[in-house]
Amino acid sequence: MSLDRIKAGLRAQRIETPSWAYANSGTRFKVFPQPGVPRDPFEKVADAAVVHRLTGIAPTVSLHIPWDLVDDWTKLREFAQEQSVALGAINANVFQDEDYKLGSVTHPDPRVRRKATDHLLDCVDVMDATGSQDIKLWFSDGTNYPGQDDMRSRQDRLAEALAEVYRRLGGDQRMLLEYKLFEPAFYATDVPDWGTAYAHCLELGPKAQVVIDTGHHAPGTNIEFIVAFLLRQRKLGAFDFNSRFYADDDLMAGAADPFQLFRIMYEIVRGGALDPAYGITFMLDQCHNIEAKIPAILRSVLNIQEATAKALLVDRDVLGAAQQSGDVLAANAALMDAFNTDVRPMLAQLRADDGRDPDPIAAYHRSGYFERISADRTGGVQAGWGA
Ligand code: LRH
Ligand code: MN
Ligand code: MN
Repeated sequence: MSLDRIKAGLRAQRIETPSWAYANSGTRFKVFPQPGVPRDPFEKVADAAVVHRLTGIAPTVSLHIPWDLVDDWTKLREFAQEQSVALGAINANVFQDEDYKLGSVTHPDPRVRRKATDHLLDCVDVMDATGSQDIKLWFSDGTNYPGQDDMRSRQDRLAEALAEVYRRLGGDQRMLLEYKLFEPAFYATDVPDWGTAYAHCLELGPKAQVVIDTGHHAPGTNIEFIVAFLLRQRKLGAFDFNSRFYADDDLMAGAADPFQLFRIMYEIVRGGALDPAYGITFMLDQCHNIEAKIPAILRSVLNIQEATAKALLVDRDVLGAAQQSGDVLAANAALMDAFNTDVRPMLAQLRADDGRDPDPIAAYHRSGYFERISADRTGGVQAGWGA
């Protein structure tokens, strides 16, 4: 690919940042509050706008309901616009109420199922008000012990709730279904893997697509295979990017395994799915428990950008010829040559060409923004979980 086409691909790239990554978070052992943390969704949007101004590729911010509930969505939408960003996916939350101890949409009690489904329908109302196109669904539903509930009936209940929400979607709205191997359910999760999510999405129709959260797999899972498969089926709707060493660690994307991120981005490039017009929402889903939040989010966006630049650098002609002739080593080398290229100077130049600081993290530290928010904001909120 020519340098001009690589640069065009990088300029078009879009990465959505999560509102909750700007808030205080922690583990179940301790939340370490940080200075300058947002006190409301407006301040989260303001922080997201800083990330976009510095990187140029993070123009939307994902909201979580009810963590980001506001009285007036038009006000938040207009505030975002003033800051040159937009409100992105609406993440539903049916995992935090007492009622959901045995599940939400798969709960044995129809009253709890009704409450959970109503929340999902409310989220679609929020989408109408914010102009968001995606509702992102993740269910903590599952069981801890064999025999606790009937696994098959739970699938029926899930299908019923999803179908009701699907019917409520507007013409240009989508349902994104996220899977997760385990946690908080430890024996059987109701949407544990891409196959289950895929099967439900297939049954629902074209507006239902699968979300890959990179932290939601068993160790060693070949995530790029899942990417390739779902792209081929036109069923990949979004990513939740983050890094993991052990389970759902929610560390910075590209920190634990930059090679895996490169392999994923190569499949995206290979599938022609990098361009926003293709319709994949590339989100971060992270929390920054001990590191400074805005710099960590900048780092994550830049890590994805670097992996993408390397994926774009793969010489597809050389690779294709090597694959065709069965030259295993040459084919592998074509990927490794791209992965081992230092793309940072090229990306710094790209930013400079676009009138941005070549080093967004250094520019952030110089900007005085952190000093300003630390002085102005006291009592920053906690992201809705992790305490
Ligand atoms: C679940 C999850 C899901 C939630 C987010 C806060 O582990 O990945 O995407 O919405 O974390
Ligand atoms: Mn997620
Ligand atoms: Mn997760």
